[in-house]
Amino acid sequence: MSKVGVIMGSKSDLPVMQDAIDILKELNIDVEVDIVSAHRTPEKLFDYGKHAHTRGFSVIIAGAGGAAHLPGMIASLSPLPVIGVPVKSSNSIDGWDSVLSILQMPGGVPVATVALNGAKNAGILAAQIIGSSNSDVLNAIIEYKEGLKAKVIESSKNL
Ligand code: RP5
Repeated sequence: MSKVGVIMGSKSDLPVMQDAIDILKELNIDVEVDIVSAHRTPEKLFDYGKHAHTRGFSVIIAGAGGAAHLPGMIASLSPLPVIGVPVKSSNSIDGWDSVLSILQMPGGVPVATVALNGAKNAGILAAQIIGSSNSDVLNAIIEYKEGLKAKVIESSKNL
C-alpha cells in the first residue's frame, strides 16, 4: 500500500498540516508524519530526502513558513513528487514569503505548491497522484467528489 509522508518545518505548523493528515486518513491512505527542519535539522532533511523513496513513500507533502526551504530542498533530493504547503506562521510577514519561497522553484526541480495554508488540497492531490495507479484510492476520490457535489446541491436548497 502506498504511503504519504507529511513533514513540516516545526511543530507550530501542525495545526495547518493536520488538514492534510485528516483528509488522507479519511481516504484510507497511510500517512507518516514527522518534523524535519531545513534550517535546524539539515542532516535529517538530507537523510529524509535521500531515502524516502526506499521507505515506501509515494508522495511527500512538505509544509513550512517564512523562509520556507523545506519543500524545495526535499524536492532537490528526492525522486518522489513533492507537494508544498506554504504556512502563514509566526515568522511569516504576510504569507507571501512562504508562498514565494515554495513556489518559485528553478527549472528541473518542481514543487506542486498549493494555496497558503492549503494543506487539505495537498492531501487530496497526494491521493489523486496515488489514485492514478490504485483503483481503491481512485474510487475513494470519486466518492469524495460526489460528496462535494451533494453538499453544494443540498446547501442551495436551504437558501
Ligand atoms: C519555519 O519557521 C517553520 O516551518 C515554521 O513555519 C516557522 C516557525 O517555526 P517555529 O519558530 O514556530 O518553530 O521553519
